Amino acid sequence: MKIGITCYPTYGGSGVVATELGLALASMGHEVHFISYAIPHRLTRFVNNVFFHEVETSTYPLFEHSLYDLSLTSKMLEVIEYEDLDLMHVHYAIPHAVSAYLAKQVWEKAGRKIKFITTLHGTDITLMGLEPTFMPLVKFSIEESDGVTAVSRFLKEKTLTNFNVNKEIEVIYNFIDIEKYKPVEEKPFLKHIASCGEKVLIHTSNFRVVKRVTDTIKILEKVKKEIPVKLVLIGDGPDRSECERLARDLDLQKDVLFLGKQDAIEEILTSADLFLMPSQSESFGLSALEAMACGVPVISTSVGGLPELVIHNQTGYIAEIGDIDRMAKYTIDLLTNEKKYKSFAKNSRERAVTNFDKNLILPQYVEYYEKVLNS
Ligand code: GMT
Repeated sequence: MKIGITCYPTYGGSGVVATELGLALASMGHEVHFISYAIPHRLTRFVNNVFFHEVETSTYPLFEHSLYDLSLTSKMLEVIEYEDLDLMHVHYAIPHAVSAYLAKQVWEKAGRKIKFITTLHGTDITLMGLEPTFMPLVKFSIEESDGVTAVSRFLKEKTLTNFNVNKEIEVIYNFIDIEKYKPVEEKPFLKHIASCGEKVLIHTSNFRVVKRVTDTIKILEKVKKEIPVKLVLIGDGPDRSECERLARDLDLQKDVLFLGKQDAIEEILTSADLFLMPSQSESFGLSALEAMACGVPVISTSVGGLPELVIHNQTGYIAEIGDIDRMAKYTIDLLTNEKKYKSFAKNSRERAVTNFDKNLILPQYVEYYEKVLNS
């Protein structure tokens, strides 16, 4: 198949899933054409069967704002035509599904056919898509997609109820490369972050408000009263300054390591003892899955699709949003009970391998592509 993939190229779950999917499809012999405004951040080297088409936004004195959605539509049309695509797969509804819809219409006017699949990832449904200005457009683009997938049962249900759409939505979970993300004995990173043998808590995200990253620092404050511990924060975004301020205010600046954006996250994850995900909204929780695959148990909130990933009292613990006391208590409980910790770490890895291995999920996408193309 020749597949066009559009995604956000930035440091975020939807872009990661789209890129890893494209790379995996290419390794199976499919031809994959990424169409976005920048090269996806995990697409760092030449890969056979993978092509990147950059969307350039028009600059003309009359345009005060960039016409990205239209430039994207035009680039999609160009790639559909010259690369003879069989299918477009867009990740995150706004504006990608709308651009794909428009490209499809233009292409049909020319007497040609192209189908497009939209994968819903999270805030396109739970936050941004609900804004009154976007809602009718998101609903429309979902209804007009030839196929729609959601990354959890939760997200599927939310889409059906929030947008009152009558559409078949296929649930295809996030996936993980279990060979790349795996527990290791050697932990060279550990001496740099916990030189006195402290336990290591970790969190990775785009530091948006929905991630509630400040909660991880509040948890650290409570846990530190009981056991020696460090907190590693990976990523960057709007809440980073607030987090740095809180760490200083609580006199924890030496105990919180802000590493910013990192590429080889798996190397750092394997040095951690626990992953914290105190999100206020999370459709699946790819970064928690990355930790679990490395044998790192997760303490998360109960929101969204997280209970479809984290099994309470087996692979970690689940608490209510903002319940810092409980999350701190769970952290102390797990880090002071070696037998329980070992079994949670083993369960976490097993759950990632058994349910979310790339080799299990990838055929679900391929089958879905075939179903949509043959419908
Ligand atoms: O929805 C977002 O905030 C953006 C999106 C992204 O691009 O980072 O993240 C979502 O997609 C991931 C991959 O499918 C999911 O694992 C994340 O749970 C989801 N984030 C949220 O729902 C907040």
